[in-house]
Amino acid sequence: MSGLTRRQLLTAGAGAVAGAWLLPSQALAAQAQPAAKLPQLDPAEDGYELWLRYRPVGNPGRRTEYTLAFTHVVRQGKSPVLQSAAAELTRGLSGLLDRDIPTADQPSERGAVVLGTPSSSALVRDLLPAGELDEFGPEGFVLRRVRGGGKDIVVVASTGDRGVLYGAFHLLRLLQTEQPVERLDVRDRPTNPLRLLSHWDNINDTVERGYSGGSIFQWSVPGLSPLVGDYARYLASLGINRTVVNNVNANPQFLTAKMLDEVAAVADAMRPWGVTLMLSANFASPIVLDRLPTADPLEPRVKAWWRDKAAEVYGKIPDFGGFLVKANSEGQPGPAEYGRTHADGANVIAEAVAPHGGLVIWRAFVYDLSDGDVSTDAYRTFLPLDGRFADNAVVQAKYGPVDFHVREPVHPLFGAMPRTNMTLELQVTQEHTGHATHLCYLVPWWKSVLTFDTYAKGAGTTVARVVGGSVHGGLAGVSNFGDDRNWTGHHLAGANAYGYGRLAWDPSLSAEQITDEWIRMTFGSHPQLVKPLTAMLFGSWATFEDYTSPLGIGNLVAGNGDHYNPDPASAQIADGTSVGFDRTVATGTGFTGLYREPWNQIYESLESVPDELLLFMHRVPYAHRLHSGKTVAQHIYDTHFEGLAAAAGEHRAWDGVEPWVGSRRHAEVAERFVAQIAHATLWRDTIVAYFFRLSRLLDERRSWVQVKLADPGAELVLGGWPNRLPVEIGNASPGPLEVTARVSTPAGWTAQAATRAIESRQFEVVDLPVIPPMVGAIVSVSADVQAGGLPVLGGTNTSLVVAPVGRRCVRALDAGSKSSPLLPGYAGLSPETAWDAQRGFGWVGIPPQQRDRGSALDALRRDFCADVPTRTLRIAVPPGSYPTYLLVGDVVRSQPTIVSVNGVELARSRVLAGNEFDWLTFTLDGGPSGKTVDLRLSGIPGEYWHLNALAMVDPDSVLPPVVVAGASAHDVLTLPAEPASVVFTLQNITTPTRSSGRR
Ligand code: GCW
Repeated sequence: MSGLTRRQLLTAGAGAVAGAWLLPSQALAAQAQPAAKLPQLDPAEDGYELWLRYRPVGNPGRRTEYTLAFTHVVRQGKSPVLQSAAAELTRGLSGLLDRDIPTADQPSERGAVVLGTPSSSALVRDLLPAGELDEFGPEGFVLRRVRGGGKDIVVVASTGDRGVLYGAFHLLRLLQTEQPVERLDVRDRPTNPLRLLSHWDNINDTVERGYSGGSIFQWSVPGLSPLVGDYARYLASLGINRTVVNNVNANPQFLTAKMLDEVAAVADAMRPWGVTLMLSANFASPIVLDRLPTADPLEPRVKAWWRDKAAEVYGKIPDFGGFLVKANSEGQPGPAEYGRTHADGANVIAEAVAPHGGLVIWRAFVYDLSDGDVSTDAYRTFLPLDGRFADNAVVQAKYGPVDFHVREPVHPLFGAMPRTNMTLELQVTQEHTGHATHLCYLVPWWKSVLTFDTYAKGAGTTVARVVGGSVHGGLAGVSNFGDDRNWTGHHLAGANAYGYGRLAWDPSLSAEQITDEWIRMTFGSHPQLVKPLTAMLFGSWATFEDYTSPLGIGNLVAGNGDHYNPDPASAQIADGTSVGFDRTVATGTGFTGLYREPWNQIYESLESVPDELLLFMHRVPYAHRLHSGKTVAQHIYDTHFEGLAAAAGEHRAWDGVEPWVGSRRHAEVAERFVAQIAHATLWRDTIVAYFFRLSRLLDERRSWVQVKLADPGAELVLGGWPNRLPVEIGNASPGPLEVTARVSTPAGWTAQAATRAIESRQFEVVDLPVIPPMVGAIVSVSADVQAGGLPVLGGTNTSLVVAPVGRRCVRALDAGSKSSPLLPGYAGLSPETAWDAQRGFGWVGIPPQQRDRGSALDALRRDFCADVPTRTLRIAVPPGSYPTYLLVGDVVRSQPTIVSVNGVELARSRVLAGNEFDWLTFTLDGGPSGKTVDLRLSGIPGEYWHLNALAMVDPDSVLPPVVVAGASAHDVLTLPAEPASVVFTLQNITTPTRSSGRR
């Protein structure tokens, strides 16, 4: 790991310290540079070229040096991979030197770059000592400046074509980072045989945990995606030699003959770049695809099925790499269903691909022993199987024992299975680290995982050595590539893809070197850019950890599974007096005992457990003192305030490098920073407020007032009707406070303030009166709180669903199951509701399906009618025209819903993320005498449409008089008289008072 922490970086001042990240030669080069001159920037540069931009070398001395050293490219050998290598060198050199670099068969003058293998090239045989290349293997290479036939030549050679390709990229990297080439002599080979990037891409082109658009493979579109060739080139530039092209939650359809043809076309496009293709396989494929009665791995029919399937795949893709399998994990089928072990499961597939030279990679991500601590499950399931996996099977474990959280101890399985091939799985896509919105540079963290000493074979048995030492071991990364123009969504997330690839090649590369390379290749070498950007990247993981999850506590995220928004309560990891997870041997789950000496002792004891893992291993009182000298409570407060401040500092640093970055890329990253800071603020406020509310311990350094508007999942208010919005206010200051609160609402709303006196460390719930307009809308409101000038945490941006009050609608329908609760004032619309003229609404023809997602959401959102085929809802529309609102959405991501009448599309929703909802709006017209209208509800092909609610507003209805008592800030709305009939969370009132509308 890097020697400096983020805090040291910040206190020392970014500029001074960042210089320390430079390699000695680079530091010299930087010093020798003339005074800052702005580079020529292309304002429209969009990031598509990632780190292979090949812009002219900026340093004039280096440019001259290179121009003399590289004048033409000599390829000796015809294979497609050698052709790629030569083409890349020509392209790269031409760009870097800003001149045409020709290709030739033989060196014609000085400055030839000769590339080939000893078997393809007589020159290579002549120029390099016999046998030298053997040492570096077919993926390793020698890159050397020699004299041959009296000429100055650079040789790029390997015993294998891939090695030559990797050598060519290495040479270009040296030039892109402005290294001297006078005495060029590089000998290199990959540490890991397996250097794999895994895609969680689905057959419909969505990407599970993808934050940069859809699948680059475009599986749903026939023919080869134009992105594949370019993508394979980027992989090759990093030395990545394998990619799994579909999600581990595998759709069996990928193994049908038709899909295999599509997959084969992708393999063809990747082959010239030395990338071997693999597929995720669903363990139940024999059942799903060919109706076998079982997938039991010991059944002869099942064995035969996998053997035949392998033969079919290899018939289409002769160099197919093999299968990746997620089994008996998160609902995926697996051998356990037949009482068989994971080794049995892996081996049946291993045996099928073995004759073709294939591998099976079997994931160890299982957590179903249900003993209350998932972190021990993989270990306990897999350890007994050591030595029982086939030679061509590989067990793949995530870096940590739980998931890809921002901080976990290293998985205890590493080093524990000496007779098993193992790969380390890292998550390049930022599922748990801020998606593609937050800057979170993961290389320093990955370095700390790779250098973790397992002590498996004595001191020095690092994770890197464990995986690099097994015959088929190595690194697997979950890709962050998508079809966004810049590939990774956030431009700076490209650094994670780059860093992952470089570490897969050589885990001993320093984070400093990797970072320095990426910045220079992606943005340029100017020190005024390199230094601050280096500091930003290096600080960002700690920054993210600071404002999210303290002390190894794990993810404090919402239970809906997006792994993005804070919801500490759902983690159930704290109470009023203590916090953390007791995983000790003495009093907890025994997890610490899974490690070898000395880690088991270190983790077991409160005296020695590292602060950053304290709450992963132990349950402690808030007053527990860390090695840092702070209490746990104070640490939580400090890190959250400082983490947000650090993120803001990174944003400012980005603003400062604007002159050295093209305007489009600069603006796009700046936009992400704005979103990051807003979200980091939400995180800080939520976590700080949560722990203060639980512990009631005051921060020794700060005071604040904290506000919580409504409850998540109960954020529904009635449009065109008075509501009381409950706001909880807490006083986190040492004395009493007078607090005035008001909902600050969008235009068209009526809201009133309320004032309360609140004692120190006390909380009060204040009902704030609001009247939203008579519409269906999703709006963001905040609480405007004044409390003697103290900072207010948590008052910002709560999203509310406004539903038109049923009493003022001509029709108000709550769609879903027959038995789930209805929003008061709304009539039920379930699949059973057939058209009935008297009722005035219902389904015609085949009704749709329904789903109820349970009580965590309000009555409107929890359930809905939905289907894939188009269905028809008939509505009686009285004379006149009516603004109509239709609510769509689900707890999981939902595809567009389309509403049409008589073949004319009225409205269409966008793709909605999980828990995201939207109101579609359109007008229904009953003409002069009223009529029925058939609403046709449809989705995009093969996808569900949704209907959660429909409200046809009566434009003539009016709000009954609302009485305002008093005339001060203490005023409250007196709601229209009503029987206190229905109460739901927000205490909306429904009343039988008739509107003065037409009805
Ligand atoms: O962390 C979880 C993710 C799932 C993922 C799973 C896995 C592909 O939330 O989306 O499924 O890990 O790694 O299998």
